[in-house]
Amino acid sequence: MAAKFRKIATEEAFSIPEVAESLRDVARSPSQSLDRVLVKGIYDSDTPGKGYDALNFLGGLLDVEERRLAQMDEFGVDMHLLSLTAPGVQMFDADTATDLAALANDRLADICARHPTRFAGLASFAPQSPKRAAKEMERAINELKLNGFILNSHTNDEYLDDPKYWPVLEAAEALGACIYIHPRAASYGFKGPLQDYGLDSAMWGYGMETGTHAVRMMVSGLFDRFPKLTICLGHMGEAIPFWLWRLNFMNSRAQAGGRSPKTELSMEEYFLRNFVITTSGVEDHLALDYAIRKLGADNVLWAIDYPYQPMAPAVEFMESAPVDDETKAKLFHRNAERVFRIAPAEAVQ
Ligand code: VNL
Ligand code: MN
Repeated sequence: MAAKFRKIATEEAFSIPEVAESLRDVARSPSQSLDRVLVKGIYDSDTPGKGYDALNFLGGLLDVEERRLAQMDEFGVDMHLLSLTAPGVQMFDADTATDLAALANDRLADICARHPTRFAGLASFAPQSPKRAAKEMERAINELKLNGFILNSHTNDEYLDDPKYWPVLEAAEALGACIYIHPRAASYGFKGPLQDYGLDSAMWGYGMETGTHAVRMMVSGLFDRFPKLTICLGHMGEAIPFWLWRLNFMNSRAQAGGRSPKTELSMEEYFLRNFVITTSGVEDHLALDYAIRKLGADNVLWAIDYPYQPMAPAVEFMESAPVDDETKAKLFHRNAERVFRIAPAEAVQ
């Protein structure tokens, strides 16, 4: 049976050996970061064959053109929008991070050029050095023809509402390219109760961290300065769609009381204007229905979260979603084509 919908998965992780090696050094450093649990487990396992190591995420991250492509064929996935996996380059010093982001972007552009209908890519940048980051962002879009940007939440415990990052936001807005804010483990001050029971992870901490990042951006008023900036959130919007009513109500109270800055729009209006979300790692039709009704079918994109989520159930989740064909086409590919400027299938085949 011919596939009915082109399928573009939008939060698909990869790595390169040089970044994996530097993350192994982070794992061996005395870093107190909550990210060390994952970084150690994947890049420098103490318990081979157990935990993260048993899942062979590293193998899945480093392989793009062989096993992954074969699996994409098997399950009818047309395209992965690739991004350098969390924490990206954000745990390195500024010079190392800047160099490794450029190297990862070059490799990513090579992969996309070899398989223009199978891979597109989100470029990395090093927020540790915002001016150099802005230059790399321009190169990534204008020269490497990549499709947008990936950022793994905080950098040294700081968030994008900090004015030091304006050059990065200015570049993204001017280039008309979306920034995908992907999770990493919670920042230092946020980590207390997340240290037990595995809560540091994608189970809970990633969503708290990344949702908080996006809310900081909204309440800070930064979208009045960058009204055309588009931010993408994974994991069905990191719970924000469900919180919008309360966020709106309590933010207007905080504004009236002088605890939040005055803004031109309400929090809900910013979320509808400046954000899109993906379904990565939330394969729940009820949550999907809520997201579509709350945000509109133009603002929800399909994602797998490979290799952290298996491919087949993510395909099945969207194939079997109780939505009409028009909506399904938007979720599976049209929204991704628009937001990440991916050529429609007819244009490249
Ligand atoms: C996990 C899931 C990790 C999704 C990820 O990035 C991710 C995890 C490091 O289950 O550990 O994108
Ligand atoms: Mn992910």
